[in-house]
Amino acid sequence: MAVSYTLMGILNVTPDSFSDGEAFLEADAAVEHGRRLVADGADIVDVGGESTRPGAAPVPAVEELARVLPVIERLAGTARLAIDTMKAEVAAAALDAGAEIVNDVSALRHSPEMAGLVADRGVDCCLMHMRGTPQTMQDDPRYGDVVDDVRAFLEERLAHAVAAGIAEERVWLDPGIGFGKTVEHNLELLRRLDELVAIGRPLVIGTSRKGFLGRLTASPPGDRLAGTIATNVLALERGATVFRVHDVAAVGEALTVAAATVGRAGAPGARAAHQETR
Ligand code: PMM
Repeated sequence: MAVSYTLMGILNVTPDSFSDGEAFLEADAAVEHGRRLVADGADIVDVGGESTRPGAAPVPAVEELARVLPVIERLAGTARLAIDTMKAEVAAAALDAGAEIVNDVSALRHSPEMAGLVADRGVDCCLMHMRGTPQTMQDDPRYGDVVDDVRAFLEERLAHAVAAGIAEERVWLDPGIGFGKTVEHNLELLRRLDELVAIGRPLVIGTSRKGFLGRLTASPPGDRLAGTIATNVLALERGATVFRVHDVAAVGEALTVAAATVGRAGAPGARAAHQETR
């Protein structure tokens, strides 16, 4: 049987995201792109209104809400929607508007109310590792052992979430590729992903079009699909189950083949990869 996986399509409604900024700032264009992600096979559409690119300026909640809410309202019902935010106020309104998953790149550290909100609403949440903040994360990142440090962080955040009343089975974990990491840190995390899978929660992986791929292949953000596919296939083979990507159709096709080849049971709740009989 093919391994199961979940495809999370990226919908950034921001003027400054590193790879697709500006293009989807208009609500109409964002909704159309979201529908395209679903048609291409996204199980989840991850809607974000604040860029987390290195050095990006924080966005006030009112502005973030103005960007994401009209898009979430109109996409509700087409796929499971995640809200990519660090702000409890934004997450609460997004959940009211139809989102079902909270993707918090601060792992419940930015907003004191976020853990209680996720617990009260009983929704799934993704907790990601980031060193510092988007403003500071790329200032000379150093670790003892990057995989050990990220694992300890994710275990501590999982314990924090459970202590705050979030059901353990609601928590997904993410090593935060590119968030306060050098090229070598990112590669080491991918190489030893099984050590993070061993924590026992679904692992989310986000390499799509990121800078370390550009550094390795000397390619601009719009031209990193091959590296994106390579890293997602390797991550699947090492046990990741949720893949956050821009190019849903192409990565989905690659993962379908990889999943059939790897051929073992996947995480509960993830969908089965497409199966062909010939
Ligand atoms: N990367 C970005 C934004 N949000 N969320 C999770 N869980 N994991 C990631 O790796 C992640 C994220 C930055 O990339 P983008 O600007 O393409 O959205």
